[in-house]
Amino acid sequence: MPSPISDHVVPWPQAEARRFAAEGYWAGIPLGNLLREVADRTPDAPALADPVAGLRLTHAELAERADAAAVRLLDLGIGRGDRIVVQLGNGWEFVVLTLACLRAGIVPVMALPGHRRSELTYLATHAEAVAIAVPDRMRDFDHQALGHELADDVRAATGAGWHVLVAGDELAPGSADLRALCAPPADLKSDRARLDAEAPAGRDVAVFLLSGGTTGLPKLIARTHDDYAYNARASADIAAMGTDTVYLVTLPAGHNFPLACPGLLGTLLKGGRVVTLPSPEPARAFTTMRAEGVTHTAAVPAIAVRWLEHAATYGADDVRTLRVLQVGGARIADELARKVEPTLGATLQQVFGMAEGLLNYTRLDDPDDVICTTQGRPLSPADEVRLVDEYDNDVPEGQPGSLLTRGPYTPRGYYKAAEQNARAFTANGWYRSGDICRRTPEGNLIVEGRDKDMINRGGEKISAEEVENLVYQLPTVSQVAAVAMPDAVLGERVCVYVVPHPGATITLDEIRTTMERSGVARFKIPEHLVIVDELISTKVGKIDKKALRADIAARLAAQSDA
Ligand code: OOB
Repeated sequence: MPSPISDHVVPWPQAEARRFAAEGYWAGIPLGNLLREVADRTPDAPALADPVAGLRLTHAELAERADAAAVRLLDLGIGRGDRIVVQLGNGWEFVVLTLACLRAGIVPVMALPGHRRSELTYLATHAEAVAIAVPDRMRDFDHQALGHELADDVRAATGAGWHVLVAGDELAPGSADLRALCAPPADLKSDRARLDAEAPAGRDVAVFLLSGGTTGLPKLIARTHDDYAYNARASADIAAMGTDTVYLVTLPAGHNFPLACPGLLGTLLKGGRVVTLPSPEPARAFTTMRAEGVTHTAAVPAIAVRWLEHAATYGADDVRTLRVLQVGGARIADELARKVEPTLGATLQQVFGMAEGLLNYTRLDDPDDVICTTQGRPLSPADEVRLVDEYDNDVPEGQPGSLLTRGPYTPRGYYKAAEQNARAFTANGWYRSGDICRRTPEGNLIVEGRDKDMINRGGEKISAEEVENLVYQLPTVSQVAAVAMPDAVLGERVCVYVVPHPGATITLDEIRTTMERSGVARFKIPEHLVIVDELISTKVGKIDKKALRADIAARLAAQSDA
């Protein structure tokens, strides 16, 4: 039997929880019910368009499908508090299944499309999931087969039943048909009554998000209905969303940014319409924005660049309905930020956020300089942000410091991770984001760097430690350090410094093959190798990552000069 979620969640202190409720941040209404209420208010308004599947749903149809799917999950024996690993592409099935989970109090564990056996096994085990939802195939990878391998592993280890829910045309024996599960209801009224009666509480966990990760494998972040609903609703206000909003999801929908900042949940809560696309490829994204009249969308800087280039070549006529382009996940260069409005005719909104909670936004009516050169300011009046030195003392105003935060949508600890929590949170519950920021006199934050051991590859976060552990599998490796190397397109890529054992040789290909065999997401696999006799270390004998980052930057600059 999976252990109850509440055994491993770090709650907010009671006094804080009372204050967040009293001050109206926490509504005490589960997300699924909030979305149902929207459907009751505007049943016939369009809610979802999946142009690939050719499916369009109104708010009432979406809510009814979500309820029907929730009841079918309950009938499968998956119920309140159970966990499902969700690894679906951007499409209607993701939206219906997520809403179904929110209604039934089933908790989706939001895996990313790139995750492979290593990550999925860990997520399923750590969350004690009872099912996985996958597409049959996505980008030439057989997710269904992997889903069944996982199921076999879990059954062998625990003897428990395990469900593989598959969205696709080619279902293998033993797969449950996710599309049938998400089909329109047979009995509207009884579905609804059953779910209303068993709805989760506002303080219950709504979703598990994954941490960007500085430790071996991603940590799970338990976001409650109360905190996540506030996250989505307040973000929707700051992005000026309303019933006329058309939001395009092209980033992986299980990521916090397109899910709830304000993302698809914020859009639906405001009565707007969500359009799903499996990828941000510019030509496709542009034709879709035109066809659907998209008003809002979100991108990482690497994608924003491609969209700007596309518009510079083919014109911006396709995106004339676009009002807000949100860019976040990694820092957008000021020069690029300045091109957004003139090239696309949409207001840039910088978003500096984290799955752990805190969100910073530039406001739509900020002066151009603020929009183009800062990463914005906290979403909520109840967000607390400190910038501190290495002893956790506040730095003087205007100086760069390490960002600590607490607030109504920033949980106080990772799920089932006491040891990491002792490092990632202070004794008073401040989350150590690991970002080095400076605050401008107007209160906006500028992200200047980081003091966490992470590589940000075009918005995909990679833990250096995880890469290093995988490289250590090679018997020829004596020492390894993974660091970010600068990259014009993605911002950063993974570079490894390796000290081989005496007499041994190592190639990048060997490292890549070993990692691929381990079944890890491809975006984590190093793209550059530097062989050295020893790794630069700090005075206290730790590997000096800062010096290595500077070293690889200098090597690349020398190469491009040559
Ligand atoms: C978003 O969330 P995560 O959890 O994938 O990554 C969080 C980390 C931050 O701590 C920071 O290091 C980096 O990503 N980051 C940025 C940034 N936005 C995120 N660094 C510089 N400039 C930015 N604008 O990435 C995320 C979550 C919600 C909304 C948007 C992004």
